[in-house]
Amino acid sequence: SLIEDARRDRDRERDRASSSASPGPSLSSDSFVFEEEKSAKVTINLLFALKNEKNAGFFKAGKVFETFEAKLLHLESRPGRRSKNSPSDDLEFFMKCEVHSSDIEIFINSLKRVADDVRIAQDEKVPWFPRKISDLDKCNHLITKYDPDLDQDHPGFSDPEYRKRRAQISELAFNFKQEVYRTLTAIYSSHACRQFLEGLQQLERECGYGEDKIPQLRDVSAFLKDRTGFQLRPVAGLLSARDFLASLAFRVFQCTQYIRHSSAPMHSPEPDCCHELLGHIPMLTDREFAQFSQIGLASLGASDEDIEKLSTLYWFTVEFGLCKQNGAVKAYGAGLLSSYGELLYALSNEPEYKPFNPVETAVQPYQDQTFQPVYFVSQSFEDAKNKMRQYSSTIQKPFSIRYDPYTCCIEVLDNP
Ligand code: HBI
Ligand code: NLE
Ligand code: FE
Repeated sequence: SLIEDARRDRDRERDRASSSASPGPSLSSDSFVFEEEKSAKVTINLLFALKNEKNAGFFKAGKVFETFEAKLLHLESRPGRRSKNSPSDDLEFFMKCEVHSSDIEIFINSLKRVADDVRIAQDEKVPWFPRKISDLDKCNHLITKYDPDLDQDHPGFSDPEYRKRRAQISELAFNFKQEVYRTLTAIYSSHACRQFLEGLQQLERECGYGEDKIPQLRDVSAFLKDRTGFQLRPVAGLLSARDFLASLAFRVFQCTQYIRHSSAPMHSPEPDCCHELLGHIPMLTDREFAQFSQIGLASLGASDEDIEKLSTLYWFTVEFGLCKQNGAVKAYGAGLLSSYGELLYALSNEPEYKPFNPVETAVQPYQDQTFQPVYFVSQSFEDAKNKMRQYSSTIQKPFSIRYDPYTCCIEVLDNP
């Protein structure tokens, strides 16, 4: 009788549509407006779930398709995951099908009687995002903040020599000398987390790190690729948060090449090669941390507001995070590990500490001119990773994403 109901509804709806000049139920706008197109077929994306107790649900749903002469173009099933206490034998079905445009609403209603959680794709506008590493070529939106040619507050703005030199990245070896390296390595053992110290040791042993040399990006990249699958890619300056985070999804880390101005070696407001090499790279040799850094996956196709939140989370973890180790607080954030000034400050008793909690951390205001007034402390990397993962799963998107580590490509599953 379900099917009879559906058939009756269908006929009533078709009659109504043909006897009135007004367009039929319109779900995705103009395809319904013209009289001649009343019986036009439209393609829709559909998702529905079948809970456990409705065993024959799929075949009942099939009957609804038959009744509405819906032509199935694509079908995928997967374990259900929308309901909170979903038992493992719930299933979700994603389908693309062609239906009469005037039938859509009634078709969906009929389907709702036999299936749970029926959704139809809206034409939501999803921001473009990269799907493979070569797409990162298009993630090149620099933001001009801190460009020494444009920013009057930049310590090098009034230094034409510096600005000229900075344009010639091949000369970077000039400045990165003992000073930054030596001062920082002197306090790492008491201030940096264990994973960082181990990473730096490996880099010194096997990758040409030392106070009087700058390793080549290519060598460091190959080294990291072996350890944790991370690769480095040169970048000309600060990228937009969206582009920067997107790279992380592919385990690609965008590295600046230039060096900070020699008048302020102990703190730079912007990333430079000291920051990348001393702050980030040692951490990226750690498997668990590398996984954590792939938070970029959550950013793909996310709304601007979600990007803002992820970027703030990145800021207070990967850049300025602290963690507990053997009862002591240690630094794991790269912005701390590359700044002698801020590393001392962060572990003094001046700043405020808060426990890391993504929901709260994501909305903490921050600035990037000078030291942070507040730092977030994680119980451990594992704890931070789990909390981040849980947080990422709450970001609403009209599709889901899978990263294929063999091809380094993003697979997208539509998810109306
Ligand atoms: N771009 N090159 C570069 N390096 C960064 O660390 C960086 C960036 N753009 C944005 C950004 N960091 C921050 O917004 C993060 O919080 C995402
Ligand atoms: N303040 C850091 C440093 O001096 O190395 C750089 C921070 C980049 C976000
Ligand atoms: Fe950084």
